[in-house]
Amino acid sequence: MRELRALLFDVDGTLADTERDGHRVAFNQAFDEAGLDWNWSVEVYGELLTVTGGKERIRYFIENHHPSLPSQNDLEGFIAGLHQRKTYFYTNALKQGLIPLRPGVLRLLQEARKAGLALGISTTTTPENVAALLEAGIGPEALGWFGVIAAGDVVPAKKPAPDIYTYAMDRLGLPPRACVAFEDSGHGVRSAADAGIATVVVTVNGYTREQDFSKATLVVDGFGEPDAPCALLAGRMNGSGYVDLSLVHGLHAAAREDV
Ligand code: XBP
Ligand code: MG
Repeated sequence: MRELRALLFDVDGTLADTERDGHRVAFNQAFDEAGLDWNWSVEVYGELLTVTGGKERIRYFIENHHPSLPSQNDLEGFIAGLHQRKTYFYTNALKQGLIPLRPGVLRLLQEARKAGLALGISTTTTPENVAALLEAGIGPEALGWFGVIAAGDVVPAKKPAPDIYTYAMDRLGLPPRACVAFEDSGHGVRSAADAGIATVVVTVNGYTREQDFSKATLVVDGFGEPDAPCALLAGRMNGSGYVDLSLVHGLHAAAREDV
């Protein structure tokens, strides 16, 4: 199978710019509600993003920053409870429309659907967060557009491990050479590329821009739109100013020739 059959999307940073003003704020709201004097600044959050997964990120913070902690004998349960409240605050922000999809996302999804390509999600974030983002950004019908939504704890080893991409492809019944992945971070590129998938990076913010994208096929600063082109950061766009299906087909074909 040499032809392109599916587009696989990361969520945080790729479909929407969620981290600094979305996840970070929700973590702080959960800490505040629990009476903790923890506050993740924009700068500290940059360090914490080296750990993927919200529960894993809280545990890393406790173990490495040694914040004040109420005495309890079930650290895992304590973290899970905090994280559940963080998910509540985050999905609430999405429902209020505070975090829009990035320009070009809806256009590309619609183009792929029209062409009969399968769509998939491969993300570290919690499934409720994916559903809330798609419902708020597109509508409830958007959940049915995806042949697989691979999210959160469905695989034990989160990105940069390739498992979440391998899981999504197993569910779609497709091999890596039939897919193209969209990512925004160094961890994400490693995950998709190590799963054997040609990867486009649509990096967006100060947290990710300087990361290692050497395994990516193309690096741009957004999907771009016909009237608002994206900037090319690495690779080739052959004169195109935005990421559309014909560009993706070309990248896929070129990447397959390299294999
Ligand atoms: C995203 C993440 C996520 C979110 C938080 O990484 O690391 O953990 O920050 O989501 P990627 P949860 O974009 O590479 O998937 O708190 O729901 O885990
Ligand atoms: Mg991401």
